[in-house]
Amino acid sequence: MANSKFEYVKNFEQPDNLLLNTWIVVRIDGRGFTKFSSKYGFEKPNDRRALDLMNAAAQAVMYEIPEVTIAYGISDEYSFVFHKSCTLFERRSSKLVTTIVSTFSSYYIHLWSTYFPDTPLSPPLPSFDGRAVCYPSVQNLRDYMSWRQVDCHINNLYNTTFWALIQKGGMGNLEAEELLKGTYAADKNEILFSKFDINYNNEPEIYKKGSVLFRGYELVDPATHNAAAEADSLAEPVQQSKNQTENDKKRRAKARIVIEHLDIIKDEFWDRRPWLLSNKPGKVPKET
Ligand SMILES: Nc1nc2c(ncn2[C@@H]2O[C@H](COP(=O)(O)OP(=O)(O)O)[C@@H](O)[C@H]2O)c(=O)[nH]1
Ligand SMILES: [Mg+2]
Repeated sequence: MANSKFEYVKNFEQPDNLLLNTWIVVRIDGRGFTKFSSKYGFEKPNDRRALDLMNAAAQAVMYEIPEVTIAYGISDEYSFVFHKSCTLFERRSSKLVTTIVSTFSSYYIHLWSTYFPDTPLSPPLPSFDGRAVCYPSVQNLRDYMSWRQVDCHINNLYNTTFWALIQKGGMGNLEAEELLKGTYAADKNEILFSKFDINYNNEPEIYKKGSVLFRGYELVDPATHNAAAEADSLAEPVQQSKNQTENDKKRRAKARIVIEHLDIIKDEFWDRRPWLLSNKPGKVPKET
């Protein structure tokens, strides 16, 4: 055993493991993206290239870190969910967060030129912060996801109306801000429709709903599964044979990570995709 008088410093390392048997959400957020988006001329209110790049980086993260079961992204942020039975890195917060943040940042920069072929990156380069939060129940996890999607909706309706008033209505920023002060969703819908002939319902789903990434197994009949109740009743990581673990791994590796823009607030999304809560791989659809 190699000992040195310096080795005692190891004892300064403190554990930072996250509570067992809880859903872990790692949320990352672009640092200073208000400035970053204006430097690279992101379109307002939504830049499709920027969102596609965020989604491509998140998809790469999910291929590299198969323990992530579902991810949800809006604007310059992404949430990555680890199943409550996940034991990756012994659930050490710093290792989970730094791995997600660095993998995502690397891919964001690597893929930049695919989405912005005419605008090369220059320092300061894009970077992301991250945090991990534990959610004890399926309801808590779903409420977290719903919170982010409601935020997407509120921000997008506001931004769509705000920028229509400026770009199409010729208003100044302050004037538009003043006009929107205290308005409800219905008022903004009305402004869009009556002044600019825009039906908010017809806006692209990616802007209204954000992006949700998961393994694209075959959808199931909701009546045949109750993944939420089973997940909540789970008290410790499922003990399964080596064979089964290998099988799961293969099926997970075979599955494509799909990028969708769906309602993740309603039950249907979760009921038809029990693998999101059960962590048991579903059927890989036949290639068409
Ligand atoms: N123009 C434009 N800006 C965006 C887009 N997505 C994100 N942003 C910018 O990124 C910011 C993200 O918000 P936040 O994280 O709170 O601000 P940050 O601290 O400057 O990163 C937004 O306020 C926008 O300024 C986009 O699609 N188009
Ligand atoms: Mg940000």
